[in-house]
Amino acid sequence: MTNHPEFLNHPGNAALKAGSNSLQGEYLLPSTDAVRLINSDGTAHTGTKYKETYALPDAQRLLQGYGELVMGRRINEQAGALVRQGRMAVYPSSFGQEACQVAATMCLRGSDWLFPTYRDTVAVLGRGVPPMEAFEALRGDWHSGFDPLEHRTALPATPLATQLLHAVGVAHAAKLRGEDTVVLALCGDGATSEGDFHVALNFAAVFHVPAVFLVQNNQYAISVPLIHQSVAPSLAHKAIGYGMPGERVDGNDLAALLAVLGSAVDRARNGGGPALIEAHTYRMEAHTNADDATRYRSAAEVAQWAPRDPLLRLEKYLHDAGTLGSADAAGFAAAAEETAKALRDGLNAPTEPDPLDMFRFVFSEPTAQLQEQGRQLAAELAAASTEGGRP
Ligand SMILES: Cc1ncc(C[n+]2csc(CCOP(=O)(O)OP(=O)(O)O)c2C)c(N)n1
Ligand SMILES: [Mg+2]
Repeated sequence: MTNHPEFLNHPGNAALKAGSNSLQGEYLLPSTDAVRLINSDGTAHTGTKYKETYALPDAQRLLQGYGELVMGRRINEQAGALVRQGRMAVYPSSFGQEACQVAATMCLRGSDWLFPTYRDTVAVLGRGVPPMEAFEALRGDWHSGFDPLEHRTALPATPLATQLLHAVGVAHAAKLRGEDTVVLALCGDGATSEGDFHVALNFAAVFHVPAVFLVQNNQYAISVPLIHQSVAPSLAHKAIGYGMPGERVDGNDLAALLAVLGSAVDRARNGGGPALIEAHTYRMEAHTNADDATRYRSAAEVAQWAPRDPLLRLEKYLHDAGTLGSADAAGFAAAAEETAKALRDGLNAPTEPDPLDMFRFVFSEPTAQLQEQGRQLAAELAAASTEGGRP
């Protein structure tokens, strides 16, 4: 089974110690199929046996989740329009991946931590970050717009997988302090090829930290399809190599995501250690506005994913169950429209960035060189303004 004498003493291997017959560590393996609770046509999913029972969340939780999906979709649509109008530098859209974004925030408490990527703006808003603060960096400002400590939400990472290292560090610190904080770290399928992914997951398992890794497998890393990225049976299978449980879930089924992610978060909070969850989803839009996705994937492929849409599926399910009334739907749409308007108003408002901002808030104690450069720029700006123009 193992040559390591301490293997059974590690808290992560309690299941083996407890006499599980999974002597080769199969208990860490994901279910044979991605966990699904609601089918793409909005009917309840039955018949698949998962390694443990994932219960359908109750109607009120699903209704709340539906409202969040409506919000997420509207934010994606509005951001897409604003970037086309030149109001933002870049927008990596999560259109089609909103269920992952919503589940990530619905499964966390305010005292937990979220570590997002550039694609996770909807999740950042779900943590309560005001819309304009969440969009500040995408607009091209010099700073990241919001205070990570206030919202227990790290600044979205653009260098792939680096946030996973930060996440396990925060999780380790929380454990050492005896807090019941859970850290949820997001990353993409492409990011799983990074060395930092390996380092973070190995650290998380060895130190048994309360971290949950949610991989949004949207099938592409810009133009690179998953098959050229990994030949593992699934990305969730990678978990067994680290000694943590892995699970696959339909990433367009909010109900399944809430159940699977919720159970991993609960387990981590109760001292059960880290987990790796792979959500199968699809990036319906281009990588960013700077990308032309038609160069590497067919319209037919994209069309196949359209009927699996996370929002339409839950809408149909809740409607048929009599849970979603027209008043609820109107309320959710109005709230989403309010946020979209705040974004339009904020991003359309003229801005006059102060060049001296470059030297502010970078260090709590600025270096002598930066102070000198700041003074020099201030003098040049003052001289230019007295000459009636900017430098
Ligand atoms: C360390 C590093 N290498 C390369 C890049 C360039 N890059 C930006 S996004 C991206 C693709 C990432 O794909 P994935 O992890 O699947 O996330 P997705 O964009 O699909 O959400 C790459 C290679 C980067 N940002 N960081
Ligand atoms: Mg991807």
